[in-house]
Amino acid sequence: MASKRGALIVLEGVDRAGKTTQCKKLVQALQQSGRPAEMMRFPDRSTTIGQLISAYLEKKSDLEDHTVHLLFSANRWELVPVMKKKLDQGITLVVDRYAFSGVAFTSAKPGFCLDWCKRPDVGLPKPDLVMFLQLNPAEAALRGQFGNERYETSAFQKSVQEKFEQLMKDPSVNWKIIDASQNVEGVHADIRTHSLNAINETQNMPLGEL
Ligand code: DGP
Ligand code: NA
Ligand code: NA
Repeated sequence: MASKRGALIVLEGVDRAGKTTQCKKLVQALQQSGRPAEMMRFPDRSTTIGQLISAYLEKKSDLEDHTVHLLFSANRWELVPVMKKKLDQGITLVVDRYAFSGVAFTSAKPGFCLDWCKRPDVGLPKPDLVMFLQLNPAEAALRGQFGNERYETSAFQKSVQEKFEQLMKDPSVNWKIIDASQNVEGVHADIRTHSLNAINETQNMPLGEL
């Protein structure tokens, strides 16, 4: 029997939707049911490129907007060999943000179109499943104040949300919308169901490309 590849599963959403918590819970649930799984996150601030991005987000440095877009994309590309290796080994990857955040956050800035923003990520491994944690701004506000990083304002996040809504119209991506206003266990149950379906459906199919 040929060994089966892992699934590439991505969680997206605006800030404070609960992505990180849910990624961790999903990895734990998959591992406990005997399915090899690991978490990744983008930006990965641990690499040299990631450190440039981190300083930018912390407002310790300023970078030109196109430049930072390309750095975020480069940060995904530099991890592709690792991702492919793990998927080939049968490990399911649960990824906290991916190229969709890249497009949504940059195209929310003045003067950027979706098409230009998508280009640098063309050819990246295509997720088998992208779950969008949907949370309206009023509910997000109940979860506390924004932090001090770049992009953490309600006006910008509203614009990011609109860009995600445009991206979710793309039928070539397997989008699922998750109601993130439920409690943590409710959100987790929905995410687990979609993930198990994706793992079963995609393990005999080749990995696609964005
Ligand atoms: P996080 O570590 O998940 O809180 O993400 C850091 C911030 O960076 C968050 O506001 C979302 C934003 N972000 C994530 N990926 C990208 C990207 O590819 N491009 C841009 N411009 N912003 C991104
Ligand atoms: Na953040
Ligand atoms: Na997060």
